[in-house]
Amino acid sequence: MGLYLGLDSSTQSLSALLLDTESGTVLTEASVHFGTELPEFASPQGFLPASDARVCQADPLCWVSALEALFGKLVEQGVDLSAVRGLSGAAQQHGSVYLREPIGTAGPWSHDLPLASQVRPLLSRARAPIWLDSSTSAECAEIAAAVGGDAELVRISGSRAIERFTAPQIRRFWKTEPDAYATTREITLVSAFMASLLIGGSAPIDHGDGAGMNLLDLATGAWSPALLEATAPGLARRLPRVVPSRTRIGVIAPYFVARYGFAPETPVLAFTGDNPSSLVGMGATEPGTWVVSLGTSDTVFAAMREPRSDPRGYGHVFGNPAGGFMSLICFANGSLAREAVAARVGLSWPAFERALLEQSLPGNAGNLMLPFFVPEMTPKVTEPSVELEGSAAFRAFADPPANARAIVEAQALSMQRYSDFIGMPPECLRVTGGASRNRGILQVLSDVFQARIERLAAPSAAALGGALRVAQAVEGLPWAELFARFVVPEPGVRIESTPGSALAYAALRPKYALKLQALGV
Ligand code: ADP
Ligand code: XUL
Repeated sequence: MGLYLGLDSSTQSLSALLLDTESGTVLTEASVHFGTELPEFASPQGFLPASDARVCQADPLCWVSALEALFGKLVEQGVDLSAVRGLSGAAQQHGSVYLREPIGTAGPWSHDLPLASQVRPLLSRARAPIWLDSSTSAECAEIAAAVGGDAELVRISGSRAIERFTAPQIRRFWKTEPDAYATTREITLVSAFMASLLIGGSAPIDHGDGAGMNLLDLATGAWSPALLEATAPGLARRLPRVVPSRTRIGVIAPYFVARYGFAPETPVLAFTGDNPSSLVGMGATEPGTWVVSLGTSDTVFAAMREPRSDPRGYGHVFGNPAGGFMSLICFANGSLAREAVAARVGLSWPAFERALLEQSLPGNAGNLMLPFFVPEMTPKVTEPSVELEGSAAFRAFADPPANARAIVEAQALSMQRYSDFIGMPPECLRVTGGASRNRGILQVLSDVFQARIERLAAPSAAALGGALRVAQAVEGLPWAELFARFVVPEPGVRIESTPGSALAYAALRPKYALKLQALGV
């Protein structure tokens, strides 16, 4: 029994959640928002603004500084980090960090210098491409061609070549900056990078996040020689090893013991991707319950026993940290698109919620929007494409309730359409992420899917997943027991679909499909 710390390094913030298995409670949560609390990194939304909409990169030192700021906050809150018995976590998937030498090669972290100043000289590439990057279509085509086509890539890795996945990003780096590639001795994921900082050494990549690279052979759980070869020369020796998610990868570095009071030898469990971690944090490690995560991206995911691929080629198969596999489908136009509409029509989030619950109806009186404010991966839309069909006021963004409803309905219809490969439609969707606070959005999801919605009490499913994973590994508790205690539906938030909504969406669904067809997707 004891305290377990889970971290989540997401696109816009780094969060921590402290779990107590003795009292059965979440003791505290804290987070550092990159845009507002670390303005020196000039990344208001967690990444560096770029002139090309397809390019999206972040400064890895922002994540390093956030780690120190977060531990500082916890200590300030009076948390005794020496009582923590284990640590794990998650990070935004696919993003990659390029190092001149693996962390720890030149010796342990110096206790006297901030971590960021010690990491800076190790970076062979100052910027990390992240999951919002869609600039690698040429490299995707090259990798697919080299292995005999996308079908073969799907067979090996569970996904066709995908722009944001790590292999096409690595290939692009090798092609455009061959000298910097040559000086790179380790390429790692954001999750394993955060874990490396904590253990002061090179952390392995886990099966959950590793499967989002277009490099892992799902059947063997090892890097695929054919995919390594197709990506860039000498890649095998530049990747950390890949391990099952439940692997203990080391103990906390003495730096964190000296600076923040962790107990020496505190074990660290492999980090994973934020979505695999949320599968655990949402208690959805067995097939049947679907999760909808409404963060910067929107994702829909569910556990599956055998890898089952998406015939449309948008869905992915990742490792389930509790064993087996999970399916995932990701939409770039999640919160960023909802924010764009809210800003355009001048609605605060509470007003946006009222617009959906009180001032508009399912089906939106025929008003319909194509919701691609940024390039979209599902379906593949390479240029921002926002089209409005309906009343004149609606088309002019002068009907706030209808405009608010239109973006959310389009997103929910996309989620339903592109996640149909998961299998039977869900009876219940468990929701998480910043926008799951908005009951209006949840009601639309319930109405489109005709499913019950449950929101869980702990807001950060990915951080909770980290804490649960390490608690499970250290204490050997069954998952079911941990879920019964910590994955608790929020009382009073059980949303059922509105009578008549099935009919409204039966009419809207084919209209939306036609709009997509007209766009050529
Ligand atoms: P990530 O983990 O990807 O960084 P979060 O899950 O923290 O993102 O979600 C952050 C987003 O949640 C914000 O960008 C904001 O758009 C959205 N959000 C926060 N509160 C609300 C709300 N009440 N209604 C709708 N969206 C919200
Ligand atoms: C999943 C994906 C995103 C990131 C965001 O494939 O790209 O959900 O993990 O955090």
